[in-house]
Amino acid sequence: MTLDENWFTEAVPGEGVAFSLRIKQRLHAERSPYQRIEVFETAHWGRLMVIDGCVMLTERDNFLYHEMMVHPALFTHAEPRSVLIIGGGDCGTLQQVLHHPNVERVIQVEIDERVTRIAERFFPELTAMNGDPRCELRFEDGVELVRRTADVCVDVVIIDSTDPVGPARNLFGGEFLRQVHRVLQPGGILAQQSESPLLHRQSILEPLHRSLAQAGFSPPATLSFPVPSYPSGWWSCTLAGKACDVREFRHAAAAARAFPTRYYNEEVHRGALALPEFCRGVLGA
Ligand code: AG3
Repeated sequence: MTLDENWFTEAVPGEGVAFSLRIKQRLHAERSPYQRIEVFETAHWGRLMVIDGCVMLTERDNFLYHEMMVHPALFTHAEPRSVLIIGGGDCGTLQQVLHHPNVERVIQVEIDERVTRIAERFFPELTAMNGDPRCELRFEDGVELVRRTADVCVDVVIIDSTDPVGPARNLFGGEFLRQVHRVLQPGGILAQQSESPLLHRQSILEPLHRSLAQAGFSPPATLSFPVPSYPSGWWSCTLAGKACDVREFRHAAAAARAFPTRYYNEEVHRGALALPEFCRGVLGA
């Protein structure tokens, strides 16, 4: 990360590419026990949260990511009643989950409480539903929590992590995915943020698909969608089911959803399942 005059830049040196946002001012900076967290006021993208130099979200485009991390998974599950979110400290994912009326219980396990406290202060629109009695926030290591959890108890697990370096690295590992598979009910769904199809196909997506298969999941599907503020502007969520086909979903329920969305709809879901030509083979059919 470099702050050049009044621009914030996230560079991906190994790919020779960078993305910049014009900044009005820095509102906050701190080093938590886990990472460095910053908040900026941008000129045109609303507020920006940055962790360890990487864009986590902007007010302007986070709906793309949060809606696609949640609604495809919850409309793929036949009847999602219990949801576990790992990471997701800004609560943008949690908020989308709480829109689903059939969800009875959501537990969010974020390792870094400071991310949530900063979101409450600077991104109150993301944390507005945190008082919902269906949700419980825990601040601890999600890997440990899943390891300790008794067998088969949750319908949907959503992994809303940072890049697979630092504290998030274990969340992409085979051992953890086996534990996630163990705690899912039959018919359960895992949704994992899985980086850029263009930049990370070989380094992250292909190994993730192999690890999911080894962990016992049915064939996974990577759904892609735009996120302009993330590296390459193109991002993905990988769905994997415990004994269920994640290419099928509840079309009528998705079309008739009773809550507002700005990106997700039944046709977007269908379209996001389409696999680009260069991803065929290793990432699916
Ligand atoms: N989680 C995904 C962030 C990955 C972005 N990577 C990057 N900028 N290099 C974001 C958390 C939103 N709830």
